[in-house]
Amino acid sequence: MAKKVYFAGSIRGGRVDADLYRRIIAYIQRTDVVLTEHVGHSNLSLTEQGRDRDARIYDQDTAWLRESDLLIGECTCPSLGVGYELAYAEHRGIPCHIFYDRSKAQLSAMLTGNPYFHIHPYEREENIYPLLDQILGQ
Ligand code: 6IA
Repeated sequence: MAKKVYFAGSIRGGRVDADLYRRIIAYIQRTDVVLTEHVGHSNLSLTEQGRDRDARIYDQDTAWLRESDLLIGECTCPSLGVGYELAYAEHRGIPCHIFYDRSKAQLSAMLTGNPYFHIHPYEREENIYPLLDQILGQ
């Protein structure tokens, strides 16, 4: 049965990897359901929208997290929101897989130091996809 995947990637933390997010999301969608397809969109509004609008984003995203079978995060570009989502998912026992390009970033010790998280450092984008096959095939 298709899994529900919460894909987490930086939005207000910076959109330098937005195209990579879009490609990863498209790959996952070949076999499974991505609840957060918008994270890969190129034309997201990055400006703060006010507390009410942001409260709706928070409510929707945390509802999707609770519904998800697993979280896949691309963490090369640091993001407070992604860090929060990882802790939220851990608290609810949702499996979390974290990808990052080790030639571009060093991950926070709060992630690498926590054995709960499955950490996947990579050096080339093409290394990501076979790992996704393994994770989604489980
Ligand atoms: O702190 P960041 O903004 O970098 O946090 C990014 C993470 O928080 C992503 O994994 C998203 O799941 C979530 N997130 C942050 N901002 C939004 C958002 N903004 N919409 C949905 N999820 C968000 C509004 C964009 C909208 C106009 C499509």
